[in-house]
This record gives sequence, structure tokens and C-alpha cells, in this order.
Amino acid sequence: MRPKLFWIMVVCLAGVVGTDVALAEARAAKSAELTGAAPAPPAPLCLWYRQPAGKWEEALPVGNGRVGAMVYGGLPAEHIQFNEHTVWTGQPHSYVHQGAAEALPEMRRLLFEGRPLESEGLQKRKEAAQLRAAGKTEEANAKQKEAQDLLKAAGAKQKQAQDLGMNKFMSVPLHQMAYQPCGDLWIEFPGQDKASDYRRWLDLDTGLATVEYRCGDVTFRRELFVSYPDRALFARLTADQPGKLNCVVRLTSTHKNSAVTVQNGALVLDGAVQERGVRFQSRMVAAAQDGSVAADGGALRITNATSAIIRLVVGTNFKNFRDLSADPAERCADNAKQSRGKSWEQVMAAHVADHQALFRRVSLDLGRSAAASNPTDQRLAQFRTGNDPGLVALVFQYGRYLLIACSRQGGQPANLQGIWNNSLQPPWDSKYTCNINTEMNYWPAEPANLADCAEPLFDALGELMISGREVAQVHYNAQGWVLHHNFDLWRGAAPINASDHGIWVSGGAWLCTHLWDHYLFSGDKDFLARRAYPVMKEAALFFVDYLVEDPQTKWLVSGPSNSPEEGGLVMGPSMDHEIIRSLFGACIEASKVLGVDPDFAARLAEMRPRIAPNQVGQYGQLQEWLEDKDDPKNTHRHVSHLWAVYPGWDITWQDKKLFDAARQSLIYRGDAATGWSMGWKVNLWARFLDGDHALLILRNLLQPVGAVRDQGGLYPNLFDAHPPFQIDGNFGACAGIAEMLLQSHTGEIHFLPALPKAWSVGSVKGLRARGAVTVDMDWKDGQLISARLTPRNSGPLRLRLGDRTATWDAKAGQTVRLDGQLQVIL
Ligand code: FUC
Repeated sequence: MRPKLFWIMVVCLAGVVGTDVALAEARAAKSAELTGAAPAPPAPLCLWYRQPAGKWEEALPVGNGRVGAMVYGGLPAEHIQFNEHTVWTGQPHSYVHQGAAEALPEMRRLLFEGRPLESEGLQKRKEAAQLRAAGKTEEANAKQKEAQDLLKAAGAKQKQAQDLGMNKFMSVPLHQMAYQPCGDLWIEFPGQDKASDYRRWLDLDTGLATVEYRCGDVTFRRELFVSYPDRALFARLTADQPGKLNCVVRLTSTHKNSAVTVQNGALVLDGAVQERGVRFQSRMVAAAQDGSVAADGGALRITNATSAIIRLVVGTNFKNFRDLSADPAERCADNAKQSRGKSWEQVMAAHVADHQALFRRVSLDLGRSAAASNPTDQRLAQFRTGNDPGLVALVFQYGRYLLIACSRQGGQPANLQGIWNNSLQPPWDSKYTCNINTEMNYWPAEPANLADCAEPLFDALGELMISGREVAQVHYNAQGWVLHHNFDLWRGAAPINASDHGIWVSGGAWLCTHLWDHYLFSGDKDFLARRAYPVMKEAALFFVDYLVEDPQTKWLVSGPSNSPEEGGLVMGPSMDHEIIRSLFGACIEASKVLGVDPDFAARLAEMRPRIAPNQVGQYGQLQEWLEDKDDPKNTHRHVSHLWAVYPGWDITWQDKKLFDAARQSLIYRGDAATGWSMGWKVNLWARFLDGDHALLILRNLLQPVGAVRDQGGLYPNLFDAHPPFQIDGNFGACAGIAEMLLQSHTGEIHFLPALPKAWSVGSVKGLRARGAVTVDMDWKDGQLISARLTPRNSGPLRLRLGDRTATWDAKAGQTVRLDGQLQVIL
């Protein structure tokens, strides 16, 4: 549709839609009287409930990486809220701040000048404490005053640097854009005010959401999925008696610039997020068996049918982050063409096959108790006090399910809410925060055997390299590319929000370690050569120009930057150095593997040992900053300096001194945390080879939101809560469970490195290890019974089980079985 015509239509119809929303919402709010207690559904791996969703966080998520939907299962009205991955505020935009680079030397000068003041101040503060302990109160007070003056002077320099950053260095505009909802599909069932044996469930194994209940003597069923191969949302409504299905289907949108029309028997929703921004169309058709489908006002009425099939497609004008010239109507037509003439059975079979090709790669059994047949909300409420190891396995598989549903090739990467969002102003704009959150979303991809789902992230990195080059040049006068702590659909890469946490340079470098890890897990040299290395190399190139010598220590340091999101703008936060060191190391290795760029690799190898090292501080902690100023009482949710332990491996158990210091730091940070922070801590305790502690954190994570103050938890639909809902915690937990069972970051495949006592019996199939190996294991009494390894490539591999080690000469594609002593068996 031509934009002008579209706007005329929007103006004419906006009022009608407004009424529709109010009407439909009022109907949905009415809930039917339910009786009876339905048994568990016939799906062993499912989330299920005996009542419809009252809130969005109770609805069940489905998706195909482009369209995401939340199914409420309501009665007498179904509500399906849906999203499309490219419906965002804003439009193509460069966020650079022209002239920013001029502020850089001054910010550095101020921060460097503050360093000796801070060091001296910290020293004097220590001396004051000693004097006080020795009873020399007057001297202690004097020393304390000197300390305070010095620290104040250092603080003033930091403030000046931050102010300069705010004025001269930040993104234009200061904030990035937000992910948006798209529309709502309502199905009203007149007269269904009383029902019995109601149940609804989400089958993780098929990706199918089902609602089932009886009204009088008729059993009604709704089945719904979003198909990746057929690019549409499909729903089938059935009555088990002929002609008993009667309903009214509507489409609405919370965007005020939207309108619904009936065109050739289809319901068509046209909308625009803003002028010159993203425009979208959603087109819904229904076909009934028996009975009839007819347009009725702005709705479709299905009368006296036995079953009906609904297909909904969505399209937008988004072509790529620099181009909004597509036609939403054409996109819809194209998507609809994919399933034209196909039966429900055909589209469903294609969907299930596509889903299971990914989902069934991994199975996990941690034991089953009677609790497993209870409704999911009940299982969650009873988890801490009961015995339900199956819920841990369900949460693990749910993480895998969610990644499949929200991140597929050709789509946008999983954002802070995956692909699900019902708010025009979502928390943190539901964008891509990459000082932990976006990375955590992809932690399970490799170990939990869903590397295909990381494709959107890898594509986004290719685009961020383009936008990030401009930022490197304009803000730092540097080669290569840089990404700060957030990006959006438009690939904004400049520092946003505030200089005290927005000026953080390691977002791109951290994400590059995902590219390297993909190579390590797959052994795919072609991927390394074509997609990974070019992006990694340019990310490293930025740091070649950017790193600066610290006048005090002569180390190469990062800065101005921060340790996310605390301590303000500083020189030399440890996390940056850990990431940069790892990126340089990966580039050096990649250049060897690919036989390219020896001079560049030599340059990195020369710089790498000069980067500020990891340091152990006065409390036995791993220092978060260059100065020994960590507060052991600090329980901040970010554990950034522990990046070196997980997801990095700059520090491993092979380096006892630093490993112990890192562990001590985690103990100081404590066990309580927000959702994603708990997800991180599960992985960290797994890397610290402490399965019981990892499980303790998991138990905190697997509790209803609000059960413990100031902590995350899970909503009834098992979405993780920061709070509010943020999907990273789901993925962090999923990756953490895999990390407890198998590790491979030290050059060895390490079986059951952090198995908690409570998981004494179990089995897992299909986990992946670096070295491109698929691993199955089963264990009993906490001991490995057998393992099956299937390598993609040939070559020697090192194995570890506790203190026992072995070497295995892998032959590509040939599976071997090992016993509990790591001996090959038949
Ligand atoms: C980071 C975190 C917050 C939140 C936000 C989306 O800024 O510090 O806790 O998760 O991302």
C-alpha cells in the first residue's frame, strides 16, 4: 500500500479500532466459571495449567524467530498477543557524535591524573584504620582526613571526565530505540461461560500450544503454533461434535496508528509505529469445516462449524538496518504463499519436523518424582521444599525451546525479552544490552546443541561491524569497530544513556568471543575464515589503536571505560582487559589456523602480555579495578571481573592463585541476585567445580517471583524475572545446567565437572564440547557409568573425569563408548 493512502486510512479507522480493543479486552477480562480438575496432558515435556492466563507472564510463548506470540488460553475469549521481530521505534540512523574524539585525550588525562590521588587516598585510608586499631585516634582522624581529601580530589577528576563525556562523547540521540508489540488476535466464544476439565499446555517437544475444555457435552480444543518453514501462525479450533463451533475472530493493535479492514475475506491490520518509521501489516484468514466463515463488521464470524483453521502472517517495510523500503503487504502475500493450498496436517507436520530437528538433539533426565505430573505453577511453588528434579530438566529444555522460538536464521537476534513483548514502552526498551544480557541469551547455543540459532547474532555482528567502524573512527580516531553497552534494530553502537556506564568499549569484543567459540565447538574452518575472523580481526584492530599505556604501571590499559555498571568512568577495569586479552588470543590462534595475517598476529602477540594482568587484592579477591579498592561487602548484581572464569577462560582451575581469588570474589558477592545475575552465578559455580553451590543458586532461581525479596525468580510461565521479565535468566540457567554436566574450555573434555549430590542418577544426550564433539553420558551414585562421544573431526582429544585423564584419537564421525574409567568399550 502507498504510504499516503495508508495514512488516510489510519485516520479514518483509528476510532473504530480503539472501540474494538476496549470491547475485546472487556470480553477477555470476563472469565468463565471452571469446574473439575483435568489430568496432566499427554505430553511428558510440557508446561501446563488448569486455568487460563490472567496476566501476560502466565501466557505461553510460541514463535518462529520472526513472529512471536503469547497464548492466554482464555475463556470465553482467547487472546493471542503477537510480535514481529522488526517492529521497533525509530528509523535508520547513525548515532555517532561528530567531534567526539576531541574529548578523548582530555577524559583520559583527567582519569589518569585521578589515579595516583586515588591510590594514595586508599593507602592513607588503610593507614588510618591501622592507627585507629592501635588506639591512636587523633592520628587516625588526621590520616582519615588526608585520605578523604585525596579521594575527593580523585572523585572530582572522575566527575569532570564524566561531565565531559556527557557533553561531547555520547550517542546522538542519547537513547536508542525500543522493540514494540505488533497486534492482538482475539477469538470470542459466545455462550462459553461455564466449562469443565479445563487445561492448557505448551508441548516443548512439538512447539504446540493447546487449550482443551468441555462445555456441556462438547469438548473444545485449540491448537496453535508458529511455523518457521511456513512463515505463519496457525491455529486450529475444533469441537468434538459436528457444527458446535461458533466464534468471532478479531484483530487489534495497541499502536494508535493502526487500522483493521476486511479485504477479500481476510482480516487485515495495517499499522505504523511512527511517521517515516516501521510500517507493518498482519493478514488473517480462516477456513471452516462445515458451517460458515463470514465478515461481520471488522471481524470474522465462524458459525456452526466443526473445526476451523486460522492463518496469520505478518510483514513490515524493514529490509535491513539502513533500509525501510519493503512493502508490508507484499511481504504478507509472500509469507502467505508459502502455505497456500496446504492442509493443517501438512503445515503441522512440517513445523514439528523443523522444530524437532533442533529440539530433539538433546535430552536430559535428572530423575522423575510424583511432582512431575502436577501443573507447572504448582511445581514451581513447591520446588524449594519438595523433590522435583524433573523441573530442573524442564527449565533446561525450556531454555532450549525459547531459543528455537525466538532466534532463527534470517531473523533478528533474541532481545531482552527474546521476541515477546506486549508493551509500547518495554523495560530497557527490550533492546540488546551487551554488557551481559545479549551474550547470556546465546550462552546455551553451542553447549546445548543449538548453534544454528546463533545465526541471527552472527549476522548482527556483521552489521555492527559496519556501524561500529564509524563509531571507532568518530569517537576514538581508531581503526576497526567498537560496540558499547547496547545496540538496537538500527545497530546503534555509540555510548548511550550516561557516560558513567555507557562509555564501555567491550561489547563488540565480548560478542566476538561467540564467533570464536562457534569455531571451537564446530571445527568449521570455513565459518572461521568467512564470517568469524574478519569481524574478530577488526574488533582487535580497534584495541590496537585504543589501548593506552598507564603512566603509573606502564601496562596497556583500557579507558575511559567502566566495570559494568558500577564505579563510574575509570581507566583499566579488569573485565575489559580479560576480554581484550581473550580476543587477541583468539585472533592469534585464528591467524595460525587460517594461515593469514602473520604480521598482525605478531603485533597482537607483542601487545598481549603488556595488557594489565589479573590481580589479587587485599581481601584475597580478584580485583575488579586497577586499584585494590574492591569492597568485600559489595553485592552488586554484575560480577564483571569474573568474566575471566565464565564465560571466558582467562582464569581456570589450572591457575590456582587467580582461581581462588575469583572464587573468593564470588563468595563476597553472595548468592542473592536478580534473574540474570543468578544465571551467571550458576555458570560460575559450575566453573568453580562446585555442583552443590551451583544447585543452591538454581534453587533460588527456580522459585516464584516475589517469594524472596530483592531477588529474581520465575513467573508462572517460567519466564525469568530480573524482575521484570527478562529472558537472559532463562538462557543463563539453561547454559549453567549444561556447564554443570560438561565443560571443555581448558583443552579437555571434562565429564560431570560439577555434578551436585542431589543429581546422583541421570543421563544426558547430545551436549556439545569444544573440539567439535557430541557427548552422551549416564551416571549413577554420582559416578559416570558410560559416555558416548561422536566427533565431527579427526585428531587427538584430551578427556578428564575428576583427576583421571586420558587421550583419545578421534576419527571423524566415528562414535566411541567409554566406561566410567574413560576406557573405550564396545
Ligand atoms: C543491564 C543490567 C540491568 C538490566 C539491563 C537490561 O544494564 O545492569 O540489571 O538487566 O541491563
